[in-house]
Amino acid sequence: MKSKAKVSSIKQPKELTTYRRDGTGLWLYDGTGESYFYFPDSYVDRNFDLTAGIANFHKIPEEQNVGDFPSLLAAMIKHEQESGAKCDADIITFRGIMTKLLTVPIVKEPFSLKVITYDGTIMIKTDDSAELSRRAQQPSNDFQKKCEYAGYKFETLVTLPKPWSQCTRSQIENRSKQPASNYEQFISVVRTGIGKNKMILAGEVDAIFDYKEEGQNLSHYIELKTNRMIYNENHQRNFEQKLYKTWAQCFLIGIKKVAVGFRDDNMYLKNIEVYETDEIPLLLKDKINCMSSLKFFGGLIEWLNQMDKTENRSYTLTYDGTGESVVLVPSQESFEDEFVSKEFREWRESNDK
Ligand code: 0WD
Ligand code: CA
Repeated sequence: MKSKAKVSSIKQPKELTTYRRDGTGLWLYDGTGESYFYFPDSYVDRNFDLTAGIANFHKIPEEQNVGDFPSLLAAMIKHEQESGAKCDADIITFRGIMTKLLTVPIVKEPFSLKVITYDGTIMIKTDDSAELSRRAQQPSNDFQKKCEYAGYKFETLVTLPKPWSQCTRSQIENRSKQPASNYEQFISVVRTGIGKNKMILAGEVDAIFDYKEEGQNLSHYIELKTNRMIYNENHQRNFEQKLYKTWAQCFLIGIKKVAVGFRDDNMYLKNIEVYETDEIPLLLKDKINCMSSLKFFGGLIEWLNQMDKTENRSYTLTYDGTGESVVLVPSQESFEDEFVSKEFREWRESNDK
């Protein structure tokens, strides 16, 4: 089925709750775990090596690093218990899934997603086994390993576990030597919507750029990215694609800033540029039309939300990498157990009584 482009207005996203993964891979719901961006401009002159500590990269096994629905639903149970109200939404998913849908008109990468309707809500996740085999097939030479590490190392280098004033000098100075880890994740659960369609999206947040407030922190978050320095038009085009995807990723959950660490081919940090999410469509103007992607996305979500939610069913949602047709097909096999934990089922059943 093809979605018809329609103008759609996006609601102002609102943070419902946060949760996190700790350094051992455990999911915790204690309202902490955010990092703070701290990197004075003058530090770029220190020529930091983004491969420092690579031999001791604390890397989570790929099979443990997939979108974990039960932990998202556990965060929702906690939020519903604390607020005393059910979070209704038409769609619950990870922000990364919505980034894929929003960027279809430009990115043109195939995907295969699993979808269920459950208790009146549409839930969407990646097909983990397909995703893991895709990752396993990707070439991984030394250079690519360094690029991957440099991304996490950049996060370690520019963030602190507490506001700057509460950190010791050595905590700040030793960041350049510490090995990076991709175990820790801080996830914000956000309520948003496009047109009349209500969504709850869970997205990883890299850091707070200024200070934390009680309750709403969306306007304080910053997304961190690394990119090679730009020397030619090809580099420029690749960077524009990355900026476009980053715009989609941040826009969806209301993250207002993006810091890009530019590195040379030897993985030394050369410069940091901070962008406002809202200015990115203007920067890309004449090259990539962010607003037409948004119209496409509005139409797609409107169409998806027309599916019958009164019965619990399973589907696949696929895109073949060409055109703009996203296809929804009923599945014989039920995916419900991949999404819905026993805990969430019992919580919903106890509420429906
Ligand atoms: O398809 C997805 N959205 C996936 C989500 C694929 C694999 C994992 N996850 C997990 C994330 O680890 C997190 O626990 O789901 C949760 C929420 O993720 P999200 O915010 O929806 O994910 P996304 O917006 O796609 O990416 C955010 C970050 C990435 O940072 P960058 O700066 O590259 O955007 O999540 C990590 C990564 O740090 N991440 C991945 N790490 C390794 N392999 C992957 C991946 N395929 N996808 C996301
Ligand atoms: Ca990031």
